Amino acid sequence: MIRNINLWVTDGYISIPDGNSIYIWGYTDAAGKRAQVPGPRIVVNQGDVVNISITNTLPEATSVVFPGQSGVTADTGSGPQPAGPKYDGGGNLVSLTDFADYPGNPGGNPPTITYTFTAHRPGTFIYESGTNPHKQVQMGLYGAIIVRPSDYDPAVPAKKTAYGENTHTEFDREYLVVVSEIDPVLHQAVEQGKDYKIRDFLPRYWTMNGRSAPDTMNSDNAGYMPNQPYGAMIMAEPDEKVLIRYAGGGIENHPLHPHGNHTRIVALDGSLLKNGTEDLSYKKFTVLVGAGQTYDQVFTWSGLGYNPSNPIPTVMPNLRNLGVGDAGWTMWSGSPYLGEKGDVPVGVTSFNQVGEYHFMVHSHEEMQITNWGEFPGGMMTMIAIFPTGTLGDAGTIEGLG
Ligand SMILES: [Cu+2]
Repeated sequence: MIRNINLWVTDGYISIPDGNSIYIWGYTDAAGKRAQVPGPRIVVNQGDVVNISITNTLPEATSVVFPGQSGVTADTGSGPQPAGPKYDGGGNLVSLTDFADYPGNPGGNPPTITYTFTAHRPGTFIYESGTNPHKQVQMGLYGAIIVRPSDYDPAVPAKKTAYGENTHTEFDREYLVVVSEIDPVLHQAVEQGKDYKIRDFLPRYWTMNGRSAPDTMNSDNAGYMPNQPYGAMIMAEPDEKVLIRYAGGGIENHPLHPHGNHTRIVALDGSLLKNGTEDLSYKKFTVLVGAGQTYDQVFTWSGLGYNPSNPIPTVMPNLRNLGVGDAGWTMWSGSPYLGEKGDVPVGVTSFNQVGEYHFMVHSHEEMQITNWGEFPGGMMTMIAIFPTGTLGDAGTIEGLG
């Protein structure tokens, strides 16, 4: 199948829970819309020919690289050519790949370019700027591509997989979490056309799907964050196979872990972990998501089990471990049983909607779970385990393509 995807490269603003508003560069899927972070999700099938056209409205040249895709061509109007690094007349590298110029540059490339590749293998991949990437990727020019295996069929459990039938990558629900970081001084310098030295790079915000906690836990397409459309809350029911696709969208590495659970890492950088027929997937607690890297992992929660008549005596956690706090932050239903609600401490005015469990997922570099020094925030979200039958059966990611 041929997939034609059009992206515009433009600017916009995102919001941070401390009240700050950050100028960004990013991708969007329609002319005249503000940029979003991360870029629109692209979901295609193995074997598809993928045409991605970008139209540049920024004041400088930009491009897209597709790590993990082979045989990428670029077409600036005179036919497709193999995409490759570009140099100026003095032999200096100006872009890691063919680029779209800024509009109106006399003698420059056109502001539109089309990249084409065949999605040869399934997996999770990054797309991001290949021009001044230390600046442009940091400004928000990154997104993720999901390639479904050629035998993918969400209606057949054995074929609802990340990497194909018999690869032990079946899933019931999937989530995509693209992590990054923001130095507001860089973003302000770009907005005001001022100089910025990348050696001064000092992030103050850390994001999952372009959002900092607690906004990470809000729903997709929350109306007050129009340019941060993707939530990062991971929700599942007991015994479900949950596929989490991590992607490193920024320029730094981030160690992530879920509390209370290990995950099974099934693929790195869109490559299934196997040797011949030997399954090389492994369980891990903390994974270091490198810049530009992707990790696919599967986890299943089968903890205490939900059974209203469960006779096993459960010790109530110490009050200090109940996670009660300000309204809206309470992660304790008052009962240790999944799906049950009990008494909550005096003064607590909110508790779990259906008696669900929450486990934190966060960067283990503790500074990264703040919003400019204020805890909690940043690169942090929750895994929420809902009682069986309460979540509905959506659970696959959709996108352009
Ligand atoms: Cu932790």
